[in-house]
Amino acid sequence: MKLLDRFFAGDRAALSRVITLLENDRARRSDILDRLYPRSGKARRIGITGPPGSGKSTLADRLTARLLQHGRTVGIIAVDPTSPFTGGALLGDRLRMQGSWDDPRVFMRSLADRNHTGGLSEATPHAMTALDAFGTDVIIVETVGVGQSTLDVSDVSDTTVVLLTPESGDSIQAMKAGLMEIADVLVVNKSDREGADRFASELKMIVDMGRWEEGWKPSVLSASARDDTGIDDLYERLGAHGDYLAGEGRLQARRLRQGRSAIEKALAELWQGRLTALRESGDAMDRLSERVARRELTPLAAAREMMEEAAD
Ligand SMILES: Nc1nc2c(ncn2[C@@H]2O[C@H](COP(=O)(O)OP(=O)(O)OP(=O)(O)O)[C@@H](O)[C@H]2O)c(=O)[nH]1
Ligand SMILES: [Mg+2]
Repeated sequence: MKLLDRFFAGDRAALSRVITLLENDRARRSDILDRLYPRSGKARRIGITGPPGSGKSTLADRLTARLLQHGRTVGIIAVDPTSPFTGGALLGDRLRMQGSWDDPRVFMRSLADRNHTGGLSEATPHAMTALDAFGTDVIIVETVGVGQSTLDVSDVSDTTVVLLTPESGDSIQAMKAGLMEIADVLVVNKSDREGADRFASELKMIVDMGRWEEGWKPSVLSASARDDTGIDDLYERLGAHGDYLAGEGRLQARRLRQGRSAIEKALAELWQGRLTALRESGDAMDRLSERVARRELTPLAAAREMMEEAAD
């Protein structure tokens, strides 16, 4: 049977292979996505972000256990900032995902973030499309949230969970990193540690001062992923946020925003590819630079001409 037939028949090995192709094989990516995209869009997408080591994987594991108890299938994508020192955390993540990573209702995948930005890997939205088209009920994306790149996670998730810990610094730092703006739910993890209560109250004050979308104010929850406490609260809030999104076309609005940002990324990728090809072919560059040198053409006009050629 062909790969995609096996995929649509529910073969997990085929799902795994498809994600690998989407990640590594640019030539086949677009054809595969053509087939998958129309069958996606049904999964619930949850982003989990927060500083390195804040407990994202442990929390995702606990949350997955709850989702399984409620009869859901789960896909987990962990974006791994491939540290040159550790050689990637794939094994580490697998070891941590003790509870559920080998459960047939759970599909877990680490994707390398080749740019080391700590944000989404380029393949993340494609892998999500694959999991979604495969029929996965809930997709959890884990990314390290540091600085600008954090914002990406809210571009691909319907609900964004921001994880902080008492030792991850003060709440002002979280605000600076832009984490507060993207949070639908804030979790103070490692609440088994000192200072957690004070930190949670601080965050609550900040949330109370903020201006939020009508009908939803980010909840501040305390949890200990290690001790498996506070996870039921999180599960409940995620359900509430799902209900909130279901009302008054809000999910549709988020999906529109996701679509817009996805098109922008694809557009940038296309242009980049075309321009690189043009530059590498050399012909246009040689021809036009001569004319620019002779002052027959301005550099801007030459660039415009190259862009027109690139668009063909
Ligand atoms: N004390 C305490 N430790 C925790 C808790 N949750 C996670 N940890 C520990 O914190 C460490 C990091 O946990 P991970 O779940 O790997 O954190 P992460 O955010 O996924 O880490 P990266 O993906 O490397 O950024 C591990 O040693 C966990 O056992 C918690 O609630 N309390
Ligand atoms: Mg992790």
